[in-house]
Amino acid sequence: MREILSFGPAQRTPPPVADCRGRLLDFTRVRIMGVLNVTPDSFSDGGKFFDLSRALEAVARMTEEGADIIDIGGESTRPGSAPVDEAGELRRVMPVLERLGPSKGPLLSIDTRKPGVARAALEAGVHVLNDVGGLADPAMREAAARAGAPAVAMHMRGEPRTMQENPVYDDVAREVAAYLEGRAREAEAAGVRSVWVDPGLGFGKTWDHNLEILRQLPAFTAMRRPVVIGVSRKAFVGAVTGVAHAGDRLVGSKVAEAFAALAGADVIRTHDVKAAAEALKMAAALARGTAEERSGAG
Ligand code: HH2
Repeated sequence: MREILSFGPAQRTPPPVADCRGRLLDFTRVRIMGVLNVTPDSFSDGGKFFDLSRALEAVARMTEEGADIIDIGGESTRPGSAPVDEAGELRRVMPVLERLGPSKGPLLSIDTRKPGVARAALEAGVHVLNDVGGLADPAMREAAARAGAPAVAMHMRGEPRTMQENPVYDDVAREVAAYLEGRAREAEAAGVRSVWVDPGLGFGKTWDHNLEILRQLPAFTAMRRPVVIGVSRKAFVGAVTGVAHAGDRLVGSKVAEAFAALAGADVIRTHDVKAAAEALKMAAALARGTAEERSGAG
């Protein structure tokens, strides 16, 4: 499926295989990260998976639908959201992690900005650290390095409470890519062996900034690190398609996910795994010009 890159602007050698604490993840095809928000207030599914049995059901469903990674988060970072303290976040995510145990199915990632939560989740066997704080906190880099876990450095300007108040950039893709390069180098110097970069769509960016970043994705793939993209149900998708309710933004989200894959994204973070898997298969077939996947192409 990596032939996808021979189509569109991104042409590069595939990034290396990531060692996710003993489990290998190759990027010969675009990987799907399914979102599990164990929160009462996430922007599109707040409250839905707050209950343990419903959270576990959602993990089973996303596994069946083809998720390669399940991203578990206990703090909403939607624009304007209120922070939760460490104990509260741990109370949300740890029961799910404890029940999942060492996963033989999809890899698990923890979506947190707190070193205490990162450490506890990694201790419980999570494979990947997803930090919307961009690994700017040295304790986050240390937590990933110590556990031998890959870490996602996501760009966010400001804080969720205020980040959408008039964000300004001269050249958004260049500035965000330069920021992520700095964070990635710092993390690598601290011993994180695999840093994945994410421009953080919706985090301190206008709708046009988000679209510009997607059009300029080669600025990120050029960093030769796995690139993570989360467009799923975000406000800019609703702005373009005229769909106000976040849970109804499926079609716009899938078109944007397919576009990101064609432009060279390695991991698509999404709420709707089944539809994403179909969209990515279709994008790959269009890129290679044949319906059948070739051997070894994933
Ligand atoms: N987006 C959200 C949360 N975490 N992590 C990465 N790496 N990339 C993203 O784009 C990203 C992320 C926001 O989405 P969601 O988790 O559904 O909402 P909330 O923050 O309200 O829980």
